[in-house]
Order: sequence, then C-alpha cells, then structure tokens
Amino acid sequence: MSEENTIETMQHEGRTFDPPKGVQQNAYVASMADYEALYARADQDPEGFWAERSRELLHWDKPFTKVLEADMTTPCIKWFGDGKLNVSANCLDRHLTDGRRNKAAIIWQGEPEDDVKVFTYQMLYTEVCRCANLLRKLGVGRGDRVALYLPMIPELAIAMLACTRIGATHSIVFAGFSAVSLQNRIDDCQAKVLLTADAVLRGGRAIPLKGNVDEALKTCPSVEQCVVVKRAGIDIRMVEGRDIWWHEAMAAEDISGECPYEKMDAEDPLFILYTSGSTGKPKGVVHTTGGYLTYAAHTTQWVFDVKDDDVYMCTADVGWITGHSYIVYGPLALGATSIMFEGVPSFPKPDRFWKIVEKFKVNIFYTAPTAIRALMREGTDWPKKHDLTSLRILGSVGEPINPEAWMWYYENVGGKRTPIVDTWWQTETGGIMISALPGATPLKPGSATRPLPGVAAAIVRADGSDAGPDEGGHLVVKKPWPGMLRGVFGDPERYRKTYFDRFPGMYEAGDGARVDKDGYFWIMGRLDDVINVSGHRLGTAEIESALVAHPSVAEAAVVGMPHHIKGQGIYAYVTLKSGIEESDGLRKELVGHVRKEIGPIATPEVIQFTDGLPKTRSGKIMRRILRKIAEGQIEDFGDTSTLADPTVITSLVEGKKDLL
Ligand code: 6R9
Repeated sequence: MSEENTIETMQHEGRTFDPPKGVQQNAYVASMADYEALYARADQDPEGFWAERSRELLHWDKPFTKVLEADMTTPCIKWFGDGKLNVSANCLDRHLTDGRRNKAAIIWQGEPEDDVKVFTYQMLYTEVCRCANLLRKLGVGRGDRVALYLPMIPELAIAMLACTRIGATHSIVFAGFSAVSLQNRIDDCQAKVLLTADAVLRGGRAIPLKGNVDEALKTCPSVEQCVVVKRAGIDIRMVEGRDIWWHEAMAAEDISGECPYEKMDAEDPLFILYTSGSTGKPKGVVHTTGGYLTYAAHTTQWVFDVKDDDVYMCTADVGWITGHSYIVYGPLALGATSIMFEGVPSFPKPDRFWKIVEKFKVNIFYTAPTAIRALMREGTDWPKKHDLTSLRILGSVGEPINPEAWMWYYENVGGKRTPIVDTWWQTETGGIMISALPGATPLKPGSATRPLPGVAAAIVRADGSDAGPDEGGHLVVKKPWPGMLRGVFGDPERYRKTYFDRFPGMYEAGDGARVDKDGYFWIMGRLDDVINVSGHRLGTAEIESALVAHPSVAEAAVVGMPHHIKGQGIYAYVTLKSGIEESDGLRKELVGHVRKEIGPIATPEVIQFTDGLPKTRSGKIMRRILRKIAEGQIEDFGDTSTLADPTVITSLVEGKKDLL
C-alpha cells in the first residue's frame, strides 16, 4: 500500500521540532511533564477530569451531578446526564456580560475582497435571536430537525446557533453536494424546514444552489417551509406558500431580537451530520449537547492555545465537522474571534489565505494538507508577498500530512517559528483526539503525535490484543470521551455494528495506525472502503451505486488512487451493458453523472472500461487487485488463486495501458 511507503519515509526521517519558547511560556499546557501529568490524571480519574473541564468551560443552567453513565458494548453513553444547558447561551449570552460584548465573534471574509462583515458578540446574539424567533414562527420546536444547505456566509452560523437556541436539531448539508445527496439526507432526518441560498460564490462564479433544492424537495414531503438567503442575486424560482426570503422574514415586525432559550438536557441531540461509511447510504452521525460542547471548547482551548486577543482562522467549510467544531462551536464557546471565509484558496490568486492572514493579523491558522499541497505547487513567492509574522500556531486536519507539505507549511507559512498541530479526529469523535499540544509536544513531521489527555487511543491487532511498538493495527479508543457520537440517526443497530462490534468495549475508528517507541501515532489511512479525497470521506459503495444507476452501466467497482494534491483520487472500473460502445463521450457522461448524483467532490479521476472485474468464486470483488492496478503496481498481485477467472487481470492491465 502506498500509504505505508509514505509512513515508512516519514518514520525514517527522524526530524523533531521542539515547541518554541514564546509559545511554550504562556501555553495552557506548557511542557511534556505537564502533558504526562494531565494524561495520567485523566486516565486514573476520567470523571473527575471531564467534570472539572466542563464546569470550567461551560455555563450550566442546572449543574450536573452525574458525570458518566457508559456501556461501550450496548452501546449507551451519557455524559453529564442530569445537567441542563443551552449551546447558544454558552456561545453568546454569557459573553454579553463577561467583558466580550463588543468583541468580534465572527469576522466574515466573503469571496470578493470588500465583502467583509464583523459580528460582535452582541450583534451575533441579536441576529441569532431573530432567526430563532423566525424558526419558532415557522413552527419549529424542540426536537424538530432543520436542514441547512448554505454557502459559507454568516447566515449559516446564525442559523446553527438559532436552532440550538430553540432546541431544534440541525443537519447541515455541504453546499457542494447534489440535489440527490440533499434529498437523501433530508429524507433520512425528516427535516421540517430547510434554509438555503440562491447561489454559492466560488472561484469568481455564482453557482446556482436553489435549483438543487427545488429538485430535492419534489420528493421531500417533510419540508414545510424553505427560507432562502439572497447571496448572489441570481434569478431563482420561489415556490408560493413554501419559499420565503430570509431578508424579508428576518425584517418582519413581529421578529424580535430577544429570544428566551430552551434549557436542554445534556443528552438532547444537538446536530446530525452525514458521513460516508463503507456500505450503503451515508450515516447520520448524532452529537448531543453537553458532551459535544464541552469537548469542542476544551480541544479548541488546549490544541490551539486560544487566548482572548487572538484572531483564529479555520479554513474548513462549515458543512463538514471541522467547521462545526472549530469555526463555530469551539471558538464561540470560548468567546474567541473566529474568521469565516467564503471562497477557495487559489482565487483570485494563490495568496488568498496569506492575504487574509496579513489583513486580520491572524494568530492561529488551521487548514488541510490538500490545500497546502495545492498552494505549494504555486511556489514560495505567494506567501513571501505577505507579512505572516502574526501567526503563532498552525494546524492541519483531514488526512496524514506528508513531510514535504509539512516542511513547506512550517518554513514558508510559519517562518520556522510556529508549531504545526497535526490533528487526527473524525466526524464521529466530535473533536480532536490525537494531536500535539503546541506548547508541550516535540513534533515529528507526519505524525499526529500523542492522544490528548482523557483520550484512551490505542492500536490493537485483529484479535483485539494490544499491538506492540511500530506494529500496524486498528486504531481504537478504549474509554468514552464527552465528544463521541451518540448514535446513527434512526439506526441503532448500524451504530453498534459500525463502531462497537468488532472490538468489544472499544470504539473502532476504521483507521489503520501504529505507535512508535516514543508513543507517537502514525495514521496510515482508512481500513474500510472509504476514500479520502481532499480530506473528505467518500464511500466506494456510494460512488458505485451512482455509476450503476446510469442506464449504460452494468457493473462498477471504485477504489482510491494516489493523487498529488487531493491525497486520494477516485478510480472507477466500469463494465458496460451489452451493446453499449465504449467511448470518451460516454466516459465524460459518466463523470458528469457521478457529479450530479453525489456532487463535484466525487468526480472520478479515471474511468476504465473493462469487460470483467476480478471476482472470487463467491462473487466478491477483489479490490486489492483493483487498487494495485490503479496505483500502477502491476508486478505482483499476491495470491490470486481464489479468482474465478484469473485472465481478467491481464485484460485489466492491458486496459490501463490503453488509458495512458
Ligand atoms: C476531522 C475529519 C475522518 C478521517 C479519519 C482519517 C482521516 C483526519 C487526520 C486523518 C491522518 C490526520 N484523518 N485527520 N488522517 N491524520 N490528522 O477529517 O473528519 O471527515 O469524518 O474524516 O479522516 O482517516 O478517519 P472526517
């Protein structure tokens, strides 16, 4: 596996980088000795540790007396079970009286340079209250689901917080997803109201969004009302009785800027976020109120060492978990200033990020390896053009960061002064699990370093026993943590089976990893049939079913292939129905079809037509072989004796040569 080769190179590299003195001095966790002591404390007394953190970081309307009730096999996990709190009150109300009322909560940088909006905590509070009142007026109440299909505009953060204020569960669908993906998600969670926009501004273009909504809602009877934000001002269709404009509804006379909040139970659902798994349709990962917010705030504070006058920027889209936890909930719970960015790193020029860093004097900057790799290709002149000396801490998330990209980021963006925190976590974990602490941990490029205090991460063998040093195995977490998912929406059995079945009493992450002699974790990538494209998870099964839904396709198998920018790309093997001619035109059509079914992130890099797929006698596709061909490793296919028809391999290899 190519990932393994990369890991090998990384491990043989041996470079380490100690925390800079300046960062270390004032850090929340300021030495390895402190880290070890905290880790030991949290390990011996997890309940005491998490209760303390939660009380310190959050405002509880009704303090909890129970900390943890957990059974990792059923599974049934409850954190802070008898406490009551509200997320928007924690992110907004309390900052109105703690000296932060006039502090910037969100600095929004739109794609056009001049499109900047600053929301102080007071301003954000008022907008959130108005939106919460609007949702109530539309009939949304505690426990109802609200779908958000919005670009990276302030209305998205406002709508999220408004949902939390009235106890509604939001489900954000990334605005790059197609009508079909939107429809599947709305249908699964039975959303009552949908918030969307006319279009997304991206790379200098207005990409229509509302048309997807109209298509999706044809078969979504649960949605009663649709609120539309005017972002680009393009022509759209408004459906009488269903669609209303955000700006009109929010300005209505009876919409007040004060809205009493619901006191929620700690275990009430906060949001659902869909993520790809190895089989079937995407899973609706459910996060709850008290544990998630504790975890988001705790990790934001320790991992990014956020101080009160810092400007913090995370470049993720709020449509993914990273944006949920590290643009909105974590930073706002801490009363920090969070930058929200609309657009892409390379438009209008490949110095978009650096321009923003310079303009707002960003101190903490969190992005993904895929963005670093793309910007690296454009050369060092772009970061050099800007004063980046405000930066104190850099972060990385989404996939393993290769040492070349790490060094480029470290030297050209951080000026060799800033630690890079490489943060391993997942939609399911709610927040960062394995990461350096910037004032404490010596860094090794390519390693996410050590688990945070309170995170019982480990590597186990297939039989569940502990792996030894440097022995690759399954990444698991052996104890509950507050941010962990509480369910798969509407499917308790899938929840149990996916995460708690294989290794009893443990959470199974689905990643392969190893731990070196210093206790550093090296993540090798997914062990299941999930492809990580630009840090985004896509299930091969989803892409295959999209392909097979095309009238010309008989069968399809999809695997990941190495991609220099995206990390992994999509390689699809397609068998056509008899009588259908192979052609470049059809290939293009299939690419377009997948983009339409799932979204542009699922665009296949390669489509190889083939007369057959390598199958075992029992009919299972041998993906191992397909992966090797996609990677161009055609010398040794290992044991192929279980193949029903070994000649398939030769024709696949020939077919690949024809492609090049
Ligand atoms: C936060 C997020 C989760 C999967 C995860 C793993 C990969 C994320 C990583 C990383 C190596 C890192 N991943 N961060 N691999 N090093 N620092 O990305 O959530 O979209 O659910 O993806 O991403 O494979 O299992 P999500």
